[in-house]
Amino acid sequence: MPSLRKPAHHKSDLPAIVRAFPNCGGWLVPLTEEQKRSFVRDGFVHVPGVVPSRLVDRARRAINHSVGLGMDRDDMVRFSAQSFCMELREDPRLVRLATAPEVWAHVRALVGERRVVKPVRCQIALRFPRPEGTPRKLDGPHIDGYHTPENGVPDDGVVRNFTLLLGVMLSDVPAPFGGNFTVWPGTHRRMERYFREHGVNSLQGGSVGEIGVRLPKPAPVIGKAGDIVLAHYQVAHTASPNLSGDVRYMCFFRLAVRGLDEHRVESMLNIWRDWPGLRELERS
Ligand SMILES: O=C(O)CCC(=O)C(=O)O
Repeated sequence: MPSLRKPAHHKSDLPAIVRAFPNCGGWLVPLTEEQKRSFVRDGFVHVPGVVPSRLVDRARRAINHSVGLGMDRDDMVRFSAQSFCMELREDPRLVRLATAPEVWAHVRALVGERRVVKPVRCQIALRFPRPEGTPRKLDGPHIDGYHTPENGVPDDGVVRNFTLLLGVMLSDVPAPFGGNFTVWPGTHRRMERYFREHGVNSLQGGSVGEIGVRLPKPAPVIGKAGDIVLAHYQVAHTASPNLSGDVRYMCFFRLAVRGLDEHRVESMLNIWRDWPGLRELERS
């Protein structure tokens, strides 16, 4: 009796997630052991070529349309700290950049299955070229979640920490000082030590430049549209000044494990508390 079942081997019959990783025979292993180890060591990992170009194009078109409608000069500092194109922060064309299976598989690979709350909004982070003569000098590093007058975080003593920062590159950044997302590798561990000694409310505006924590050489992310960056909440970072001729486009998602609200401080004092799959690597 011939089988009436359709063979499931035609490429378009397969779920998107399997199509995304055809070499894995259907196993969802988008990050290698080495990439996970470097995440544990450095507090971030840059993964090239993750986001399908049609999603990148659609997001960038929506952003460019919004920019073309104009923006208020007086609000540029606030936009820079919070988000540009405020009306697009919850737009499905932007949110899809994180929830597309090709991207979300990376979040699951790091934090674990069904542990992270799916995002409903993003930060549209445009870094515009600075004027000629701007020095090649980085702003100080910071971690997020601390109140500043511009960033929209409430000034109530609660640190709005999260678990994982997901950055999606929407434009090529081929060299340093092009508005690069820039990380001080390993500072997630140093900040854990610092908070254990000083408490989590000891940072002014999240700034870690002048608290006596030793800072390694900063690592600017050099990459292309469609790349992603995954960074531990507690790794110090900034955007480099953009001394190129092009606008830098990125979209950031601040992702949290379910129930983080109940153990915010604990997660800052024990940086792998919410990462069961990586705890082993930390020890080895
Ligand atoms: O735009 C960037 O590359 C960095 C943004 C940033 O540091 C932040 O939003 O916390």
